[in-house]
Amino acid sequence: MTAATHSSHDPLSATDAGERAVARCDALGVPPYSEAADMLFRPYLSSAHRAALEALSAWMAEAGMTVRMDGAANLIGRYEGRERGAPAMTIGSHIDSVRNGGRYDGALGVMLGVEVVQALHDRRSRLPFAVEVIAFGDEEGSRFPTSMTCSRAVAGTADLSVLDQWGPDGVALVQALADFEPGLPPFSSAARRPGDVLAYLEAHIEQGPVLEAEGLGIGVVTAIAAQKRLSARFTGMAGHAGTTPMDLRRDPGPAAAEAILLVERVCGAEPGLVGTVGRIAALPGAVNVIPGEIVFSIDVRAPTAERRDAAAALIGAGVAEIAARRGLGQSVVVDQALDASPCDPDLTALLETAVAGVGVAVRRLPSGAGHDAMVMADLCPTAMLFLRCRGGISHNPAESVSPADAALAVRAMSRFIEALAESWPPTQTPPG
Ligand code: HGY
Ligand code: MN
Ligand code: MN
Repeated sequence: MTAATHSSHDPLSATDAGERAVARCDALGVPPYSEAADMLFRPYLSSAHRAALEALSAWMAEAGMTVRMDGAANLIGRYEGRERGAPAMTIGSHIDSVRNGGRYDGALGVMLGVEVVQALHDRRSRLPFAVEVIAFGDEEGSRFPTSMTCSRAVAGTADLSVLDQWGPDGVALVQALADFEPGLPPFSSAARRPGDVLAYLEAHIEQGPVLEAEGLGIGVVTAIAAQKRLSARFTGMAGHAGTTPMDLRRDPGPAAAEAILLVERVCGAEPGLVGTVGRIAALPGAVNVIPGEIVFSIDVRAPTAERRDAAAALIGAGVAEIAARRGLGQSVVVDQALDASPCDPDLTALLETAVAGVGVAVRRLPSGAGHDAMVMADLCPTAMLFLRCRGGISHNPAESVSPADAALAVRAMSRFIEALAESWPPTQTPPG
């Protein structure tokens, strides 16, 4: 039974847009829409991803949209404007999750987009442009090394070498796409012509504590922080844990411990800078073997690319110094770098008016989390709306958002879209 059939007797049948959007995220929070039964894990091109798109297709169709899958396995619902084939205002977010993730990171932005179109459909309202809702298949990078693969495909900025990346199961992305949907058009065909997409709006939980602390249900994003993903490695000599004296070892383990403290020290030195070692492995990974290698990830973020790069350089130099002092090999490779992305000022002004229009004091705030909006900014002007989440918790099953805040967001997004329609076509050049 797919989640879509729940709509006959679950909260999914709620008539309130906020309640239904949250209920749909909840419905997708368990198998078959998660690869695991004990946590939410919905990686790109998994069977859980497939099942989620099936349910989402039905919900998009219910909202009067035609539905298609592009060459990167993004699901795109389209609600025509007054003239068929008109350029589209896009609303989207990602449908994949981190391992042991929350139900609302990404998915809520997609469901809110569906609700905005549902409201237009219910009113039989047509706008001077089409409205498209996009569920990006990969934003988290929880299966393949790089992230935001799918919004890059749409923005036309994806390096096609991503297709040769292997996931932990040894399956290359290009193969995973063919397995996911035989007959899918080429990955590169997902790229949209700049004139086809007018603007991009993303609603997302804040994943931070500000809105909750200030008693606000929604807020307006000003910019998205710059980020860098690094893969680091210390190489020593594997050996017997019982027979090798401590002073004769070349053990990379303690070196990694020093490096993790180095990341904390460098990134704790200035406000706005953050650094995380989220994944670490001792190889070969046996209890009674001194590891030959330690591999670990480093995620560095800062308000600007310059401060991000300065921190990453300090960390790289520190890793080299630790390795030299301990007689180890080392490497630090940049897997991915994303520059800071300011939201479009004209769209953001419209969004602020819409937020005030639903009776919420306008709170502007930056995003430390990365979002597909920072990639879509290469294609069109972007704006982002944040929703309060309990305790600012995210990337954690305790992630929580209220149906009331979700309903507020739908109302603000709808006002934003209507205001854009009223100002369309722009007398001056399109926003951004
Ligand atoms: O890592 C991030 O900021 C986002 O959750 N992908
Ligand atoms: Mn996330
Ligand atoms: Mn997200």
